[in-house]
Amino acid sequence: MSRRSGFWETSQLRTKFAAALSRLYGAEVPAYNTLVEVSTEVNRDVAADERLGSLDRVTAERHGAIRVGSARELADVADLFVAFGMYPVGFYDLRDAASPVPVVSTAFRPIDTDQLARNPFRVFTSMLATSDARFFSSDLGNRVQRFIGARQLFGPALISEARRIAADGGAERARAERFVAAAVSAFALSREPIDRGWHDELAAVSAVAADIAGVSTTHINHLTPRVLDIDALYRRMTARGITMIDAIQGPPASHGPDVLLRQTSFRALAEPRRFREADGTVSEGTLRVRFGEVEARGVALTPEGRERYDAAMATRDPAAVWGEYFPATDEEMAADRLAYYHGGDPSKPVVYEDFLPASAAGIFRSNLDTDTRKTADEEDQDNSDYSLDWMAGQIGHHIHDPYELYEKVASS
Ligand code: OOG
Ligand code: NI
Repeated sequence: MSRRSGFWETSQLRTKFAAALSRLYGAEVPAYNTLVEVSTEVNRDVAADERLGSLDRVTAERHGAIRVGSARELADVADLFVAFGMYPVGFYDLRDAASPVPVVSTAFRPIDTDQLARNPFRVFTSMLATSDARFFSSDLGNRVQRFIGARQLFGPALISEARRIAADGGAERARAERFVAAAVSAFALSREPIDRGWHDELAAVSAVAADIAGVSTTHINHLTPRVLDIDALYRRMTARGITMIDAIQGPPASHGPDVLLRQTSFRALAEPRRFREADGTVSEGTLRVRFGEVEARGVALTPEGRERYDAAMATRDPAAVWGEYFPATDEEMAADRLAYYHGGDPSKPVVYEDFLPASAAGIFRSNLDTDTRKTADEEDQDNSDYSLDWMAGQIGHHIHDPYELYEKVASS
């Protein structure tokens, strides 16, 4: 393929997109800058072990989280992200979690080793499950769908430009810059007044529903830097007087190889927002929806490894029994085929690039003022047909199976 100078290919577009989102989010949520600062410090101090990614990759690495209201909006997100070389991977049903959240999700990310190495930016993307009668009465579900149907998160020009750029594998610099700027601005927090009555009605059912469908635009919920030592990060943030809300989600700290994904966050801060009251006047108020999250990534587990992980996590004290489920070295992990290694070489772990549904639900929940209320009627069944295949059909893109991708990466 010709690579004229001044042509931004997919990975450059992705790098610029991630960096521009990071600037936007840092301007909107200053505490994020502190988190990035402390993460960078931690990475510098513990950089000895770069087997899970070079210091440059890890320090530049982010994941974002966004939330949309319908399959049509999700289809636009998919078209937009493909222009950045980010493809849907995995299906997460957070309605099933111990603390249910009324969304189904996928993660958009690069899928080749090479593309991941250039820039691994990924975005966890959730869609409100308005047809699930366990959360939404048919009356409310219909009104939410009407509201969502009447708004436009992404202009048609942006989406058609994304399709063209995806087909061309990039764009000339000036056009690429315009495209990145337009894409980023679709995720900026809106200053438009929020309809108080509608927002409150949704908030009474679910804070997530209010965040997604109580407003007419979308925004970045969080941008998450990656650290090499999340326990150290947790201590340093606490020492700076920032209250980390949770225990660390995911696998416990252990002496063995880091597996999968460990995450933690600080509580959403009150941000000023404007509200339109019933009498038409506009007033100032606040909303707490955006929070700071940080993560540490370990080796990707095989399906057998994942079964052990789920079994260990189902015990009362995963940290105490961890050694009964997982060996203490990468050599044994590789020999027992519990985790993926490049070429089977235990010194070359394949990094876990995805998410964990239980942690995701925990992260969602820990940042909501209230839990989601299921409808009072025990008879209300889930009569929706949300599934991986349903989602793939709705967005018109294949949704990749993470295990297939890890197999391929490990054997390439
Ligand atoms: C997504 C929560 C899940 C993660 O890192 O697991 C998530 C959200 O809050 O929209 O971001
Ligand atoms: Ni996240």
